[in-house]
Amino acid sequence: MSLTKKILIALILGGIVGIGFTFAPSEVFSPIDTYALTPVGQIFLNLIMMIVVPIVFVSIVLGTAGLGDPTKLGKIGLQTIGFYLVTTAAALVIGLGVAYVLQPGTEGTFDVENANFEAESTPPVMETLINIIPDNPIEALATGDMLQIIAFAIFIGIALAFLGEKTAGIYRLFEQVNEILIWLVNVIMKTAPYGAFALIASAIGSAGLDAVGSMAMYMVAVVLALIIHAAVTYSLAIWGIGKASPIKFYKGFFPAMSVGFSTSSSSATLPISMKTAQESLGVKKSISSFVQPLGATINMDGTAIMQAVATVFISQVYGIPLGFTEIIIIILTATLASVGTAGVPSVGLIMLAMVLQQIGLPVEGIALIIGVDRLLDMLRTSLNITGDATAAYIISESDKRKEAKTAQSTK
Ligand code: DAS
Repeated sequence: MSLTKKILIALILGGIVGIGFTFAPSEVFSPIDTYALTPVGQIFLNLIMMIVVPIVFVSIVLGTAGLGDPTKLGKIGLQTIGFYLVTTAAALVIGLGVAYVLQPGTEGTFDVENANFEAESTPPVMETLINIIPDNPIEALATGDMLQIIAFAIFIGIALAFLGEKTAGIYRLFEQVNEILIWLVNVIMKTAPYGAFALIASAIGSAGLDAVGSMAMYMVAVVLALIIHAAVTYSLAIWGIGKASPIKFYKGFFPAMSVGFSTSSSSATLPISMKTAQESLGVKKSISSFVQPLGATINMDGTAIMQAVATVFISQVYGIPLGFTEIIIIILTATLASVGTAGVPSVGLIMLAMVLQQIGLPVEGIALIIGVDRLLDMLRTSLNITGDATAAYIISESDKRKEAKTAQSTK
C-alpha cells in the first residue's frame, strides 16, 4: 500500500478516534492523550523539525548556486514574490467576501464578557524586513530564524555560482549532505501514518466538539474560503500558467498536504513538501529549493483567509462595522504580517492580533475563535504549503518551456 493511502487511512481513523474521545469522560481521554497520543505526535514532529534547518539551508545554497546566473535568481525571486503577494491578496478578498455573505458573527450567542486574550508582541514589519540580513548567521541557524537562514544561504549560493571550479569541492559537499538529508526524509516519512494518527486524534479529542457549536458558521466560512481559493486561484494558475491539470497536481501533492494537515506547521512539512514537489510534480530541484522554503516563511494564504474571516466575525460579534478604509488596512496588514513569521502551529493567531490592533478591533475577540483554531490550523497549513508548491510548479514549468524554446532556436 502506498504511503499516501497509509496516511489517508491514518487521518480518517485518527479523526474517528478523536471524535470518539470527545464523548468519553476526560479521565479516559487525558491519560491516553498524555502517555500515548501526544508523545507519538511530538516525536514525529521533532523528527521532521530536526532536519528543517539543515535541509532549508543546504537546499537554498544548492538551489541558488544551481540557478547559476544571478540575474536568473533575480528573475525567479521576483516571479516568486510577485506570485505570493497576488495570491495572498486574492485569498484575503475571498475570505472577506465569504465572511460578508455568510455573516458568521451575527448568528448564535458569544461570551464576549469573559473573552480575554494576551497578544504576543510581533516586531514591526520594517524591523523584520531589515533583520532579514543576519548579523550572526550561526545564531540564525541555531535559533531557526528562517528568513535569516534563507538570506545567508542565498549569499553562499551566489558565491558558489561565481567561484565555480574554485569551490567545486564545497559544492559537492553540499550535494552529499543533501543526499543524507533526503535519505533521512524518506526514513522519517515511514513514521508519518503513526504521527498523523496521533496528532489528529489528540487535536480533535482535545478541542472537543462542544466548542464547535456556536462557532459552526465561522468554521464553515473559513473552510469554504479555503476551498474556493484552492479550487479557483491555484487551479487557474496551474491550468493557465502551468498548462497542467489541477486534479493531477493535487493528487501528486496530496502526501505533503496530509503531513501539513497533521503537523499544522509549514516549516515542519517543508522537507516533505520539497521532496513531493520534485518527485511527484517534476518541479526543478533548483527552483523548488528556493521557492518553497521562502514560501513556507513568507507565504500563508490559508492563514490570510482565516484572518480575513476572523476579523469580519469579530467585528460582527462586537457590533463594530468595518468601512472601506478598514478593509484596505486588513488586506495590507495581513499580507505584510505573514512575511516575518515562521510556519509553526497557531502562528496565524499571533498575526491576527496585529491585524485587529491595526483597525481598532478588540484583540480579546480572538478568545472566541481559539477553541476551534487548532482544527482550522490543520486545514489552512495544508493550503499554505499548497500555495508554495503551486508557485514552484508554475515557475518551474515556465522555466522548462523557456529552456526548450532556447534549445529549439539554437538547433
Ligand atoms: N500553522 C501555520 C503554518 O505552519 C499557519 C497558521 O498558524 O495560520 O503555516
